[in-house]
Amino acid sequence: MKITDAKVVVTSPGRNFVTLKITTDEGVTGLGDATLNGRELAVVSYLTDHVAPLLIGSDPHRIEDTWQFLYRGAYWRRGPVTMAAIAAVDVALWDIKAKVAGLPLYQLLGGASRERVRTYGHANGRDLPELFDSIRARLAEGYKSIRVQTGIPGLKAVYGVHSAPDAANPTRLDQRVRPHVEDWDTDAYLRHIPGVFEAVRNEFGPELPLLHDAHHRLTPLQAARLGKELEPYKLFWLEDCTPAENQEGLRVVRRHTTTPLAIGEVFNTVFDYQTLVQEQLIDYVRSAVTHFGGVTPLRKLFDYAAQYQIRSAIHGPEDISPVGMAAAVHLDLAIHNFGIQEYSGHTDLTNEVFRHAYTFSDGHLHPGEAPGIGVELDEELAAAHPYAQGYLPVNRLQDGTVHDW
Ligand code: GCO
Ligand code: MG
Repeated sequence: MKITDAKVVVTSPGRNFVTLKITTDEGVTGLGDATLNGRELAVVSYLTDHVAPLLIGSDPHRIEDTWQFLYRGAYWRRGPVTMAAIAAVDVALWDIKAKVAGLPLYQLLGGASRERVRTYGHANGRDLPELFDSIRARLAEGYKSIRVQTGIPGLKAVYGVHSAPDAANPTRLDQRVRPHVEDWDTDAYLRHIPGVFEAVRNEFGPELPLLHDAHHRLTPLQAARLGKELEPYKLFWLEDCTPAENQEGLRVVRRHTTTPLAIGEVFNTVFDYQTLVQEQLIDYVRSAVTHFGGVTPLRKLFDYAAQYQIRSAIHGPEDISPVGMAAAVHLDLAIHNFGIQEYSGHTDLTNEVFRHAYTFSDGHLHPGEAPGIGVELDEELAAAHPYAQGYLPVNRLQDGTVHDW
């Protein structure tokens, strides 16, 4: 079997998605997600200009060898653009292999280790009444674990909290030209958050698993303080408490709090995790299949993390396409040290462009039994929604200084 074509499809059914489609001489095709939110076209070029020509004529069954060839063969290693491109190839090849076998991908990864995959959903509100309504809405949708994000008094726009006029517009029009600017004040945040979790616990009781994303904004000492102050509310995890490029900084956080820590959505190789895993400074590894080079290396990371009782928590925001989400759910079902899967769902239009076999019910995902990863791309519909320039927001302190978003 030989690869005869590798083409990149960019579509924007509400937000941008980049998909690699690999075709073989036997007519079997495979899909891989290469979406890098806000920097999509860099990956498109990496794939079309530099990777696709190398794939033509090669054997799609040689997944490990192709991965090593693309990773080591480029000489320039790592980074989100490279690893998203390699991820798309890796997942497309797994899709092909599983289709040829006539099996859903999870069967090739060792078969199901559980019946279904538990997820968490996002709740947010500018104030407590709005937040409570949002938590109730997620519970009504079936979610059993909830990520809680809230507005901060005195700040206009904060990560994870939709400001009212934009709720129906995932890529704000003004973000298409220049990034939207949010504002930030760490002291105001640290003063406000513990009271929010106290109120949520009082309203929803002790059993509901609650998560919170600090989105890389704190210093190790600030994160240590927050973790400590949140201990009475028994969080499932505190996510991305520091930027964590300085892995050693997590020692400070860990020394001071028993709040579980989750890190890694912006990481793209095992080397970004080495100290965090070996010193057991975190509890969950958060990389996406799409940004970590695919199923092949993410499986290796999970097996490595398992030796330290660290669990998986694959990144699953709306900017991971249904192709990336499908690959994640197959992996979730198969590995032993599964923790939880983030799941935001997609718009109806996105689900039409990417028809998928995975299903969500009662707060859980299942990858379905279709051969491969179980996603079909409607190329005509995709073409009807072309790429639209868009940026992630940036963050500034109140004196104008750029801060981590
Ligand atoms: C999460 C993430 C996302 C990212 C987004 C950036 O926990 O899901 O923090 O919300 O901000 O994926 O593109
Ligand atoms: Mg996050």
